[in-house]
Amino acid sequence: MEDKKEEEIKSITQPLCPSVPGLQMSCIRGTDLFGYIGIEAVLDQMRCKTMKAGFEFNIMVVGQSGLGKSTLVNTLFKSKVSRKSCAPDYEEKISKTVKLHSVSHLIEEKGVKMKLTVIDTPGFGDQINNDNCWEPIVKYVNEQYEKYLREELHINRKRRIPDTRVHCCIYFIPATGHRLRPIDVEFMKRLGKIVSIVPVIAKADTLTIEERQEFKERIRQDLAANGIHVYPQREYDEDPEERILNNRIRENIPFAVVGTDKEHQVNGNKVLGRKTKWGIIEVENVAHCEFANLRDLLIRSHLQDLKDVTHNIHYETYRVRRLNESNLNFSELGLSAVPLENGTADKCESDSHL
Ligand SMILES: Nc1nc2c(ncn2[C@@H]2O[C@H](COP(=O)(O)OP(=O)(O)OP(=O)(O)O)[C@@H](O)[C@H]2O)c(=O)[nH]1
Ligand SMILES: [Mg+2]
Repeated sequence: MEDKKEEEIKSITQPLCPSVPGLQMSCIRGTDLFGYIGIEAVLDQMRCKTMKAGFEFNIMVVGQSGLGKSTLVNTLFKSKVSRKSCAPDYEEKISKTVKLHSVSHLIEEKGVKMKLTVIDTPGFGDQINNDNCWEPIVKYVNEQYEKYLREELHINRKRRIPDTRVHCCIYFIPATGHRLRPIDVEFMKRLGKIVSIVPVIAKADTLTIEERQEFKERIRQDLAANGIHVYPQREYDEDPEERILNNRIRENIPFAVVGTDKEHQVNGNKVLGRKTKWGIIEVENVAHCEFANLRDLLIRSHLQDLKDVTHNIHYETYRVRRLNESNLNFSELGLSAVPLENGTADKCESDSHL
């Protein structure tokens, strides 16, 4: 009898996603499934769709000039995240960044595609007057929200809106070993309200282990004293499990990073590192610096959460403010308020609920 039931189940399964070998979907036909509804298959459906669509993930690097932002962008692309897909045309010699620009790489792992874009920005601190040096960055972040909003409000919306919104902003703090400087406080205060910031101690190889720990502690105190919100924010922890994981990250923030675009031989292996007179600092070795922790946070453990926080918190705040400002004045948003043709959009909406 049991065997017969098993036979029946087998005979009503069919491939769900040809690109995912072994993935099956059970068809619901009357009582064939003995009360089994098959809700769990929704996970496979989502996985399949996401694999086909791929991910877009956008990171921005911000901070004073010469702190190693462009070098870290190269480190990220040359490190394990994308060694295979490292673009050969990315400039070999890193020079001073003079304008905001983005570099994208298509990364594929086990059939999952991701377009990783890093937005490199010119550093501040070179000008005599550094007042409002955060303005171009704030403007860029808001412009991406505006672009997305306009696409969303279009009558003929794209099925997938291209996402250029900044999902994470890595803020570089100079390794002074003292406290946060007023300019960094001001900068991060403004940025933290519109984007998820992950602060890092730049050029951490210039600090000893003890100096790093003490500096980190002082920075955490300064962040809290100045009401600067950095990622991951306590109030968005979704459950106790996530809280435990995020507490560990919060205790470790800001990551003390070292960047490089050079590879060296260590014990017969090629490693990304900085060669000094007294040895090689291996950037992916967690005993040497916390670059790997930063990369894991961004890509391995919190990528989806960063995207969710961007969409549900930062973009939502922008959207509400913008729509209130314009008081739903579509012409101001550059959109025409033409009525829906034959109710097409309505139909699509209701179809999707079927
Ligand atoms: N010691 C040390 N030097 C670094 C590190 N990262 C980068 N550098 C060096 O610092 C210098 C400046 O690096 P960049 O990556 O151009 O710095 P940047 O922040 O992009 O500078 P701007 O484009 O002017 O804003 C270069 O000589 C790098 O080799 C690091 O982690 N440690
Ligand atoms: Mg640069």
